[in-house]
Amino acid sequence: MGYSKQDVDYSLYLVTDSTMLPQGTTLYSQVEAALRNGVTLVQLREKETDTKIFIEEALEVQKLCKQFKVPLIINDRIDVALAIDADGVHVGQDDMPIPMVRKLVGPQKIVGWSVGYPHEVDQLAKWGPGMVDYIGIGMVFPTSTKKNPKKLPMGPLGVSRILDTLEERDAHWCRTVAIGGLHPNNIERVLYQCTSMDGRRSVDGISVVSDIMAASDAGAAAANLRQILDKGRYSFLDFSLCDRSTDRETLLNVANHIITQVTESRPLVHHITNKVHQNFGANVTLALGSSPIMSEIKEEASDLANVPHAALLLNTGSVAPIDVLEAAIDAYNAHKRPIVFDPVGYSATATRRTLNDTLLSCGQFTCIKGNSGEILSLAGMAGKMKGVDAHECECGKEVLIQATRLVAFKFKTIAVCSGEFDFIADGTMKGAYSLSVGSKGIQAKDLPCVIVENGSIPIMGDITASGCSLGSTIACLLGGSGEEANVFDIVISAVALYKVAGKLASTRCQGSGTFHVQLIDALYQLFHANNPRSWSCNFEKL
Ligand code: 3NM
Repeated sequence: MGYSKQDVDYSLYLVTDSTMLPQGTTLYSQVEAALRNGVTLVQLREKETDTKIFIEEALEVQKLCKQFKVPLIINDRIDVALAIDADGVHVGQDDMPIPMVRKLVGPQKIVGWSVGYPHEVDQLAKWGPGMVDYIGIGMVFPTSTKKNPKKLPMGPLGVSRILDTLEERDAHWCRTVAIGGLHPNNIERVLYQCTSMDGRRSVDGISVVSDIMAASDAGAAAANLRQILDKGRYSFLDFSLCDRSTDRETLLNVANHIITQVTESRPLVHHITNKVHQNFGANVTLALGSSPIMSEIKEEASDLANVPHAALLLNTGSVAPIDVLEAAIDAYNAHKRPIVFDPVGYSATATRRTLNDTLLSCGQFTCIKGNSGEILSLAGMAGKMKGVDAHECECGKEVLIQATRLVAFKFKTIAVCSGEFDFIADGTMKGAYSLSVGSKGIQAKDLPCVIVENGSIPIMGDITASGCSLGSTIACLLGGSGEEANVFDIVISAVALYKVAGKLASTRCQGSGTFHVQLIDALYQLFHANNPRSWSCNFEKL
């Protein structure tokens, strides 16, 4: 073989499929172009080819792979792999059992296995080292390449769960590649979001079929993927994820600067939100010097995201059609504009949970905001919620801090858990990702977290859409901020502004009706006065 099995580079793994070759190309021309442009491993996967032809093809592809010193893996056909002395084999769950495969190919060959569920990792761990060398984790996203798939797309969260199981079972020898529906528009996000909770593992590479095999210029396609893998940073916003402020004084100065920028830029805040919130949210947005638009038109999402200083608030309280929500997420991610996600009533019903999970797997959110019930459920720390209200949880501050950090870590976002105390955790890691080593040991418990407190404001719970409008406030400040701002600072400023306004309104109102009006007045006055140094709230940094 000429190289050690342990040193195999899994970073860019091409799986072939001759049924999708564009006109004027051949299996060999595509593989060669890919090898020239950074592919590090090749799997010959030709499901509809007769044995004789398969062997001829395998020998040709093997010549190319040898020329570029890249290992060749044969899909499913152990006999062909042995006949041509390939470097390894890849089998699926319904193919020959792994112990038999290993027995036939011997200890030196690479053995790969397709894995879609954590329990399959349990089996792999029981076999121990020396059986499976790497797993293909999939499918990540929908793909038309795999005919009659027996599993559903698992999204980045599903990949992370498999990485977690590998860590829990101490299967340190097993390498991983993600596969299924991977293309340049989602690979950075997959590399960024998929890490084990212990911070020690991310995928060792990505595996693609159509992105290279069906490309009219396979070399350019491979080079593009190579560049993404080597970049190491996912810039999901068009402003930098720079260092955050460290003390109250600086934070309040930053808040002043952010409000000035919002005043100057008058951001467009695109709301896709529930019916109860629409009118109030639009008025809150106007009070904060910003322009609301309540659009659920799929076709205009891209135009809106392209407006300078646009931001999206996605609130799933009453649910817009899924294709509208997905188009909006795609558009704001593509234009690198902020998205605030408010998963109202997450896990209150199976339908809501499925919808919210689908949305969470199809994009990168700048901020995820929820009440204690929603954040606990998203963190996997609570049972079913009752309705959409924050359930009076028995848990104390420590549990909510833990849940907020878990949500921030899982979704690599700024997580906000609202309530009497607002908890804000920063899991963005400045957009950094690396193959294999995860977040380099950083875990949820290590994430920066700030508590904002301003005394209890019970009347907040007596009006509709008060929590939803915190989402509007965060979106206004994120949308209006300039290049040098830090997202954590911006979200903390927005939470503090909203809390101070709530307190002020509660002292001025006569009941819940006038509280509604006073809250808008207070936001308007605090925003236009722009004097955060006078804000009464406390910040505690953890
Ligand atoms: N295996 P594309 S998905 C070959 O889930 C294969 O195990 C999968 O093709 C799995 O890159 C898949 O064109 C097809 O989406 C991936």
